[in-house]
Amino acid sequence: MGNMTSPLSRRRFLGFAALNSAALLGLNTISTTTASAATRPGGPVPAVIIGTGYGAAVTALRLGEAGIPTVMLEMGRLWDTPATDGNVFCNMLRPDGRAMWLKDRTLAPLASFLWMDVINHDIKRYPGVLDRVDHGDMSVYLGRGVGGGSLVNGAMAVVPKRNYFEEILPAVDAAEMYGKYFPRATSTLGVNHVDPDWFETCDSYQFARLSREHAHRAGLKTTFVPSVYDFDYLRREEAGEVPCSALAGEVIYGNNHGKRSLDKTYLADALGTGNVTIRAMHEVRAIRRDEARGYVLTVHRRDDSGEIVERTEIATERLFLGAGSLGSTELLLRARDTGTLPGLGAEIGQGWGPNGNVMLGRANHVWDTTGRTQSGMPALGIDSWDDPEHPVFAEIAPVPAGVELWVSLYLAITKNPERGHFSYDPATDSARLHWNAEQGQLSIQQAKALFDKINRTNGTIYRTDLFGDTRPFENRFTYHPLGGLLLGEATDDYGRVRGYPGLYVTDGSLIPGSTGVNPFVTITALAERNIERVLAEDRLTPVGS
Ligand code: FAE
Repeated sequence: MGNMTSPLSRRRFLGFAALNSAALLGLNTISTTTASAATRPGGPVPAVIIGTGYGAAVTALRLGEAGIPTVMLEMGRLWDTPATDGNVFCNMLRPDGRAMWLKDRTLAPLASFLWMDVINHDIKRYPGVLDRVDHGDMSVYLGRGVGGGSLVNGAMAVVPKRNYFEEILPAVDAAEMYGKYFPRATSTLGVNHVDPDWFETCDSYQFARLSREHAHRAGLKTTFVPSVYDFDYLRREEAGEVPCSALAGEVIYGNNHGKRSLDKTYLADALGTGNVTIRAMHEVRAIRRDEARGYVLTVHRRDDSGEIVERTEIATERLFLGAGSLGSTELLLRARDTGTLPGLGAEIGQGWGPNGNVMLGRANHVWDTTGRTQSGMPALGIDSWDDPEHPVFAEIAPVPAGVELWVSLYLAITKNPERGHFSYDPATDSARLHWNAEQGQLSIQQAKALFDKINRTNGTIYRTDLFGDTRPFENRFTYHPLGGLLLGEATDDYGRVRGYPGLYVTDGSLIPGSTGVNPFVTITALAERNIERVLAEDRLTPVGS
């Protein structure tokens, strides 16, 4: 916990206490007592935030610090109660209902091994932590739960290249971002760096050292990737001193230890202000505007079987959308096209992209082993982003199966200017993403140019058995959905939705389809910048005024 006398750590401690007592009582409402009194259901609430991912969590902390009573509505569960096996989350090798959001079978991106369907398993339907939303040629992976994507992601905390940031968000002052908001985001998120000496000798990253050797032989550059997984905890896992998490096949279905997910950082701090309440298992379905009450939300509460058990309304003066690229975009599209917020413009639903994601595997020679022990948390990337023809930043990904498989796996981020868009489908009352396989072709060409070079130099080949058929490159899914409500288009330059005072966007839907690196640090820093301006300029009502 660090130094308990500083205001931030005291606040974080109070927040942890609130999270834990909620779990103990089996409640879906998480807050300190003062906050729950200030935000009783029924009366209008000064501020509501939809979602509890990165943009939402930043906004909650800063509103809470400013003394503004705030309710967060999150459709997923609070993840801190151990199940009968003693663990909060399940691992990737023996998944159960906790793995996925209301599915009968797991849907891991690596679909097969030697073309065999050995990776996915039938599971009990349950509001689990990872969701996959399918839209034809594109499936989007998302975190569900208090902490959003931070619960399931690979913890890679990368600040984008400054010249590319300036290219994608030209209206944002880059000097201010790099001087103030990126440092603020990385320090509050608890970003840390692997000890380079330990990296060279440990078992956990033998797989990464092998890929590095192959990349260097091909004349390519590699770089360490900062993380919100505690590298000191990982070192102790490998030394056998603490329970394993990154070394126990835990990543995409949650980590039981070691990871500084948002419930350990921003959200704990937000709750500790005493002004923030989180309601888990509460999904916002509709938003309308009422002259007297402000924004009125229709909210569905679900039980553990996924059934809706309550339909309520909550009214607020200020509404912050932090439901992620798919979630926030869908809410505003539905509001526009069903006529509840009819003044929303044609910009809603535009500018979506998968951050150029392409996954691929290479087959290693028998003498080139990756090791049985592999950290689930990547720590190294191949950085070819400055290549003028084939810009790629490829994370060296683990295959944490616990046995030697002679596979090197990568998630490549490519620079693809193609964008998709969403439309509202009244038949299903949901947003449809329009993105086709052809739009992803450029990403494959870019990744192929880089990995062809590596294969040529090392005498290796692609694996064609990993993605359900014989394709060597998988770009039908993304971990990095971005866009839909672009900054400066659907909103002003600080996330205020055009035409609707008091309505704001805080999350990845502001970013136009690409960041060139893993996106959560960019989302966090942008949310820090925007909420600082909103608090300075818009008149929000603190407690007691
Ligand atoms: P997000 O974190 O998605 O949070 C949205 C929240 O809103 C979720 O908790 C939803 O359940 C909730 N929600 C949605 N709709 C509603 C509704 N109608 N009512 C109530 N609640 C709702 O949003 N990024 C990196 O930078 N590094 C990585 O290593 C990395 N690895 C990843 C690995 C995986 C498997 C996945 C899925 C993602 C990964 N990402 C990574 C992406 C990263 O997690 C993602 O960009 C952020 O989580 C997006 O943050 P947002 O604030 O936009």
